[in-house]
Amino acid sequence: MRHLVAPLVPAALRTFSAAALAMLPCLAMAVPVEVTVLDARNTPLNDAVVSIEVKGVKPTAAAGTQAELAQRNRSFAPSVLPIQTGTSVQFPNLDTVRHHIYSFSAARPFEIKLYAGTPASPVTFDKAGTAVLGCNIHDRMAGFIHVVNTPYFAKTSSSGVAQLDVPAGEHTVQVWHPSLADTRQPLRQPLKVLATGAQSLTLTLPANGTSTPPGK
Ligand SMILES: [Cu+2]
Repeated sequence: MRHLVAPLVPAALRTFSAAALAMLPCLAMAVPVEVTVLDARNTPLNDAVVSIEVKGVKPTAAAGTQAELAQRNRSFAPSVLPIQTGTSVQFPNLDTVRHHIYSFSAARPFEIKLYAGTPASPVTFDKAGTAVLGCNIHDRMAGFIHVVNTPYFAKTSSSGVAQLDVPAGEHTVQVWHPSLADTRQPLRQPLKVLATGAQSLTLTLPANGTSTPPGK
């Protein structure tokens, strides 16, 4: 899955000439970065969230940024939702049964009591980290919202690959996977992205990333 990062060009700038844009090289040059995420046994991990923190880029999302995490067939859809800090999330219930979802995670505790349809207010996630979601009615429902301080993030595909486009520079790459739940920090390491062309790297999550069921 490819996360297309919206160009960080304010509306007012879009009317500028190409020559003016050329003076903003960090906006103009996005370098494709392909990240493969493996577990300790070298098995590709899907639904890992790869994020790249880029100096000078605002960590929080623009006001009004929204995302959606539906409840469908008594599951969270998607089961892993990556968002940037400051994003408000709607939780539409597409089932005919009611759900009662909650998170006790430090990143964002909340509860939406028995509801059908779309709850009146979205939930805003102001802090980087992971919220593990559960449902009071359906114990098997488990979802994860992973919140990052950067607009550059993507989820890995079934082959364990995430693709991002970032400016060249010296950044920090992070990877988080549901097996880390909300109790462990993402793996972090420096990442130097050269302007000369596409880049690929492999990140291996340490062992002991065994799955933790959501707390109740
Ligand atoms: Cu439910």
